[in-house]
Amino acid sequence: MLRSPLQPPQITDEIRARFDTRDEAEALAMPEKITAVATKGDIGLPGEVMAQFPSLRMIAVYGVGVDKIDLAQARDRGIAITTTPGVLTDAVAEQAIALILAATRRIAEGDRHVRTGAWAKGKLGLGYSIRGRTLGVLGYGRIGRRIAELARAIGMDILYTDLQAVEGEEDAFRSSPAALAQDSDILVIAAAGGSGTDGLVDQKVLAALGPNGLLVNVARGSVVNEEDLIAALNTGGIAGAALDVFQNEPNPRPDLLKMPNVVLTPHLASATIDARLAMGRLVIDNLAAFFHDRPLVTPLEVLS
Ligand code: 8YV
Repeated sequence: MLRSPLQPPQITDEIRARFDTRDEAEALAMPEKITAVATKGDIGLPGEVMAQFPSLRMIAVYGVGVDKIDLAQARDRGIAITTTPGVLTDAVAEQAIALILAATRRIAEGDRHVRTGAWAKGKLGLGYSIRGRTLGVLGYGRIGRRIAELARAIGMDILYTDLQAVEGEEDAFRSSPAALAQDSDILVIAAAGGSGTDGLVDQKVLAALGPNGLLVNVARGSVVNEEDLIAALNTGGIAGAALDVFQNEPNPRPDLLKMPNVVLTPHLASATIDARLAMGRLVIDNLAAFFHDRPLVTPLEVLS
């Protein structure tokens, strides 16, 4: 079962050509026949849907996020899960840097200032340089470290937090999101979604980031307490935000849409032709391995 078409179209075409593929409506009419599901990271396979397919043996995720998959049911039923690690790391890290620069250099505001004719009435205010400023990376996995690498290359200092310090980078480790925010000018979220990180960036963390602070999120909307974020933005508790993900996609909270100091993109972080072709290739290779009883190419460690 293909839960939704994958980009670019040739990926979906190849899946349909190589595998006996049904969309969700067709699959629900023949649930006992479905042994594999291909789905997107931001869609996943919730428990109530997974339970309708008694013969399901494998879930191929087009992406790295598994927060929308009932992992416990998959584990209990011995259903394998594959993801597409590594091939989207550059794309997501580039989006993070792009959002940082879009906010600090007021790119989106400037675009609106020109399009609305406001420029004729006066100049837009100043932005600021990120050279010498401190970027706090919340979630120091593949993507978090790539963001740090790119940010260092453009002159930023790096701090990070994660479950534990990385050998050789102990000095830059902060033991909590609040401690990290306290010492950072810009806080970027690159942590996995799921129950372990729900609402992790809350009022306390935002207060630590402070009135000149900028919050950037390229991970999952669930990691941020959006009520606290909106309150902090409304009261000047933080200076701005640049968000690619939201609690309610594709309909973010209306408050966020009105704020000039918030940059918004529609979950585009991995949306490059390079990344999506490679993600699609991995989905196809994992499905082929599954249907030919070969070892899966990128199985999710948690369950292996
Ligand atoms: C989506 C993502 O999979 O990797 C993830 O977890 O959220 C994204 O890469 C992608 O947007 C496909 O829709």
